[in-house]
Amino acid sequence: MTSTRSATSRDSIAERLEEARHRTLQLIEPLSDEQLNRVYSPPLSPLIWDLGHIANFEELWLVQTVGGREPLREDLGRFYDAIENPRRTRGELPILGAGEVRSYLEAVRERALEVLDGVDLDRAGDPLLDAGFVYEMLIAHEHQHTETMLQLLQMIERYEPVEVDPRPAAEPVVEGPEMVFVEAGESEVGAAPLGFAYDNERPRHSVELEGFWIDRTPVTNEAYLRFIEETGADPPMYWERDGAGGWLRAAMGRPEPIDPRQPVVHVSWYEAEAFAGWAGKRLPSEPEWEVACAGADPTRANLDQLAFGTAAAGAYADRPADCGAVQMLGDVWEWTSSDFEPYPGFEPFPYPEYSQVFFGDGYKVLRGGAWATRRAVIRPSFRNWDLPQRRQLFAGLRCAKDALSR
Ligand code: AVJ
Ligand code: FE
Repeated sequence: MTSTRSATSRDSIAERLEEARHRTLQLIEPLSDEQLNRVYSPPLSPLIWDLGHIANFEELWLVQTVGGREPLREDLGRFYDAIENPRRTRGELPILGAGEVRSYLEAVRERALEVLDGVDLDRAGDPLLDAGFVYEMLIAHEHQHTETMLQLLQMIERYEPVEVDPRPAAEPVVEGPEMVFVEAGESEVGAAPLGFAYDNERPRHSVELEGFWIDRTPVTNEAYLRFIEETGADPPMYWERDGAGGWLRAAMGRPEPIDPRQPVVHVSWYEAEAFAGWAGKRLPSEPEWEVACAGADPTRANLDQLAFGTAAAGAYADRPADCGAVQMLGDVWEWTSSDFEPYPGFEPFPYPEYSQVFFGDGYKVLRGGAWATRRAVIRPSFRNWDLPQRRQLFAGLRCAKDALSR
């Protein structure tokens, strides 16, 4: 039996799959086949790998697993398996070329929609289909890969986006305390049992925290500049000398003056940690960050990619988190002091390679999403992780401080 509710969500799923694909294709539209195939920086995959991987992942879950159908090409799976092929090796794989990958994307999508048409989304007791889980996962997966693709697009000389959000960035509120206080107490963190979330966000559990201070805004370029000048630390990725003792930022090969008011971006965890120490502060722990984020509104945040840059620190101050911090969501990912570890009672679902294989390997947690993150990916419990030396993420920081150190 097909209920009205599942018919509605079927349409909404198809629409959102389509919308995700639209963005993926829009981002690569200005690029030549040569640019799609090129390895720009050894730790990043060529864009063509992401495209084939997006299609192959969709085929695996929405066509083979849900639909019980055979893959179009049995041999492709192993080349697009992210774990079997670490990023640095992806330039050498015998993967699909630019023309082939487009038809593979289309062919898989056509079959995925056929399967969706016949699937019983209310199939009781199947956790993969419950509340459309596997479809939500696929949409989120494509969204997440567009952010990875944007990391690479930063390296492409004179890349011209097809669509840019024409609205000006929200005006910053510069006045306000440097730090805001979060009271000691017991709080719940993680995703509630209902609704889509990744396995690593569950189970929701309580944490007991001391009171702490947290910066009202992300750390700015201005503050970071003082740090590198005083300590001789390296500048963030994409900064270069302007020839007159100052600095420029040259993402996408376009040198621009550095706006002192904007959040610093493209720093490693080591650099974030060093900055915090220099400022007489520390990075917030992951639970501290999530508790401080309570009440933040993902619809009033610089997310969803089309701003193609950050808004000044203090923007969206009309919708702060309950503690008074602004921009907890959007603009830049924020490094936390915490290692990426399972929550107590963690269960891998639906596959161990999303989260579990990364636990305990020195990955650091980032929170909050960046301008380059699709809005639908982000919620206060969303956990991102990467290696502490990585700088190509859209990552900055905000500092914290113990209650008693004030
Ligand atoms: C959550 C960003 C760390 O890119 O490795 C994409 C997301 N997982 N495909 C990654 C992901 C599988 C993941 N991060
Ligand atoms: Fe992936």
